[in-house]
Amino acid sequence: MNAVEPLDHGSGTDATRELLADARAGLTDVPKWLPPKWFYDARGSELFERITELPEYYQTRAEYGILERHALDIVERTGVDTLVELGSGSSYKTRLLLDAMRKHGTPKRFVPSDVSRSALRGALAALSADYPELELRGIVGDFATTLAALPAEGERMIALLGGTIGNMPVEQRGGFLREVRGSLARGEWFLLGTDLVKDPSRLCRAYDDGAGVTAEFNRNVLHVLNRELGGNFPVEEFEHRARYERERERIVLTLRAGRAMRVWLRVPELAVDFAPGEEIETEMSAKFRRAGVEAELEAAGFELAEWYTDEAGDFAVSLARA
Ligand code: AVJ
Repeated sequence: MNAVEPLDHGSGTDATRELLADARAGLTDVPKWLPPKWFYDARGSELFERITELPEYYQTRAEYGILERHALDIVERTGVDTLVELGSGSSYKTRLLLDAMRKHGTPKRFVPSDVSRSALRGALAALSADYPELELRGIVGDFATTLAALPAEGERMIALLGGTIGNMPVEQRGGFLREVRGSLARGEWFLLGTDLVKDPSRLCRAYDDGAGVTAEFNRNVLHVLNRELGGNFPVEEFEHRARYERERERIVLTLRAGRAMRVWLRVPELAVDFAPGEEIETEMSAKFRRAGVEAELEAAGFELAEWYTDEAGDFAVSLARA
């Protein structure tokens, strides 16, 4: 048997075992699904960075603009000197908060965390060069791992930017927000980025770009399964699809099998049958409204202190107080 390459997140074997459990659960379910965190090996993280620069993908630019305009206000109101970022990726936008912390006082520590070891390594190298005074500690792992390993010191804020909370099914969001709240003391801070409900055709274009980068990103999860679990998915025979569900106000990404096929995963032995046109749901990306965000934050024990949006009203950053 070939050695299974350690996956580029978590400690190799744990991550592989978890991927295996997820693949077994998701690919034997109806409809089939896979959790989005497995997009982000080194290649997937790079593809996501390219998505953030696409003309159709307005989110990153909108959130960057919001932070450009309001980072100093956020830092002045909160007085934070310790920032923990969940799903930090390149930490590019977060620099605006660190710069504001510099202007206001001194940033003491920054704890970026991401499931992608390679993305985190790149971010840490760049940050340590540009913020030599900062105590930097990266955490490779998912949200739960990170919340269990928060720094105890400092005036703390947890940030979850980019709209990533939209990946969580609505039934899981309440529990997640309560966990975030539970890991903070009363009076500490949470900064949350959310993509907002808008014209469905714009939303669909943002997830099905003309250059096909999102399609490659979506299919990347099949490359990860092939490599890590000895799979034989014919990756190019899966079509990338993005649809907007109006009632649930969310984008759903799927991979659609072009023909009937049986795919094997060698580790564990698992045969997966596809009917022609059958889809795997690979990502949900919920879109939000102010009233909903406020209600979810309050239900978790937060108070919405400020709601920042861009001029077009495409994206929001919520400042919440525990
Ligand atoms: C990183 C989860 C915020 O949902 O918009 C982008 C991921 N997927 N294009 C999103 C993504 C396809 C992105 N998040």
